[in-house]
Amino acid sequence: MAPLFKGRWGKATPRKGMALLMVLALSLLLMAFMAEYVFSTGLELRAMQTYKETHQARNLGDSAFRALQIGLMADEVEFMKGMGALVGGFEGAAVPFGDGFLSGLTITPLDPLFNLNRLYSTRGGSPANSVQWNLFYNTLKQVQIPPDELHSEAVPPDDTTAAWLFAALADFIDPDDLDYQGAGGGMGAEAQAYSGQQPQFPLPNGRLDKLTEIRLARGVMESRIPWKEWENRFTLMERADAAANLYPGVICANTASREEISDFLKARRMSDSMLVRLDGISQDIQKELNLYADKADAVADLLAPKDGERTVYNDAALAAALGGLGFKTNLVKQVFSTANNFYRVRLTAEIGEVKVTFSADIHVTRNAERIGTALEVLDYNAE
Ligand SMILES: [Ca+2]
Repeated sequence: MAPLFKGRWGKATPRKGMALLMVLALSLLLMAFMAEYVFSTGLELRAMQTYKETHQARNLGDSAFRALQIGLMADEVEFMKGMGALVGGFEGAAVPFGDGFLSGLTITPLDPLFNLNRLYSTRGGSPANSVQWNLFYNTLKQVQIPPDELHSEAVPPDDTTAAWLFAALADFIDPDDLDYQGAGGGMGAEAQAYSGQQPQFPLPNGRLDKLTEIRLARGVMESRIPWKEWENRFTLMERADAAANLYPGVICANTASREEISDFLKARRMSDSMLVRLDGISQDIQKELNLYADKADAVADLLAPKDGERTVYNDAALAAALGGLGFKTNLVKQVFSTANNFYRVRLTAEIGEVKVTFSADIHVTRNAERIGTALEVLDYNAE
């Protein structure tokens, strides 16, 4: 057998063979180190690139956000139409913007939603308590809980779940420490109901700042109601001019879709058994709201006809148009507005592999021509 290695000192020896193996092993080790080095340097370059892209995506999102703010201060109807056309034009795909793309662009008016902070000053057994339970119940019944391994099809929350959720939320927000007793009959949940909970947290017992706080309230996450449903139906803010209305929330006659108008009106129907518990004035308003629920589709047809252009209403023209359908013109403001004041804005800025999601609530004060006169950004987040 030929020697594996022939050194200048002569024939290969077993000792030299060992040395060769060691050199080989060492070079393999070195190669591994080199590979590791090259790999980690590559990672570093990638991290730098990502850092740069994150910075660019944040700038992109900030500019898009500022553009939306300018748009929201303009004529609302035109702006919402333009946004609908823009997002619709890309059929759900990301919209090219600057050096990147915008996706998940949504502007949701919050004015029609149920302001949960109203529960702060509601006393169990009062007429206000009855109407809030009624609206809460009707609102939850429009929710579909998706199927899972135990449930074969999507269903709305059952009556017990609705009642217990309402009672838990009432106690979570009301300032006292007394278990809820009132409409719906659900069992309340003050601090002692959370005593075994880990991690422990103090019950707010006050108006909430962020809707996500209700995730801690008993039953909210356990109910399997998708979080999106909570976000799309409840808020913590309310227009100043609608705060004294019987129900939280007013819907915009000029921007809401047919379906949104119809669902909104139907959720305001009160059962006769609830009605008898109201005082005289509340009953009159409630009877009018029940009439809106009865004629929900006719009203939706009037304001958002299937075919043809929508009329843009001011307050007087809206009252006259609804008067034509048999509604009391002085109670139109219990139900409708002609422009929105609160919005939730979401967008994702994408550059390369990096995505930054922006969200904020925006408060726009508008004049009689529906043009913004002041804008306030609340709860701005980018992550
Ligand atoms: Ca409480």
